[in-house]
Amino acid sequence: MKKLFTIPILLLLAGCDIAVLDAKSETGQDQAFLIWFSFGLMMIVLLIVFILFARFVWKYRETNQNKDTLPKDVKGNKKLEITWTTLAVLLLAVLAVPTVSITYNQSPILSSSEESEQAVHVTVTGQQYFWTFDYENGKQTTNKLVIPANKTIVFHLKSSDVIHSFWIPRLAGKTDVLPGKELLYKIANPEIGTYEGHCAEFCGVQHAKMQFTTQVVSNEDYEKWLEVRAQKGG
Ligand SMILES: [Cu+2]
Repeated sequence: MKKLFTIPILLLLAGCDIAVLDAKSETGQDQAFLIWFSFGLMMIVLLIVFILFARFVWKYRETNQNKDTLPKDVKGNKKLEITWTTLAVLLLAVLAVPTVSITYNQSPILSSSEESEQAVHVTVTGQQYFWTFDYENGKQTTNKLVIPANKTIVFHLKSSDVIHSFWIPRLAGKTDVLPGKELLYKIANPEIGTYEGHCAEFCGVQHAKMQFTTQVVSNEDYEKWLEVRAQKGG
C-alpha cells in the first residue's frame, strides 16, 4: 500500500520547480496563467463528477435497502439535455475568452511600425548542434543569447539544416525552427536574470547538447554589451 502513494508523492515533489509555471517574462506569465486557468476549470469539472460518482455509489450500494430501486429514466428529458449542452458550451466559452485574447496578444506580428522599431530583433539560427544569434548591429554569438529586460524582443527563427525547436522555459513556450522558412516569435518584458534555453525537437544524435544560456540584462548594459562586442568584432 505504501508503494501506491510513493509514486504520486515523488511525482509531486519532482514538480516543485516547474520552470514554465515560474515564468520571468510577461509572455511566460500569460502562458502560465492559461495553464492554471484551464487546470482550475478542469478541477471544478472533476470535482463535480467525483461528487456525483460518490453519491451514486453510496445511493445504490449493496447494503442499501432501496438498492433495487431503478433510477428515473432520463431518456428524452429535454430539460437535462439542454442543461448539460448549455453547461458544456459555457465552459468552452469561458475557456475560449482568455485563450483567444492571450494568443492574439502574443502574436509576433507587431501592430505598428513604431512598435516594431522599438522592439529588439534577434535572428536565431538552429544548426546541428548549436545556436547562433545575430543582433541588429551585425554582431553574432553562439549558444549565448543576450537580450534587454522590459522590452519586446522579436526573434526571427531560421534553421540551416533540420527542424529544431527554440525554447527558453522560464521566458516563453517553444516554437519550431524550420529549414527554408523564417518564423517569428515574441517575448515581452523579460526580467533581468540568466535562464537556460534548449532545443525541444529531437534533431539528431547530439540533440541533448543543443543548449544555450540567455542573459537578460538592463537596457543600458545591453547597449554597452552590443557596442563592446562590435568594437572587438566578436
Ligand atoms: Cu534538437
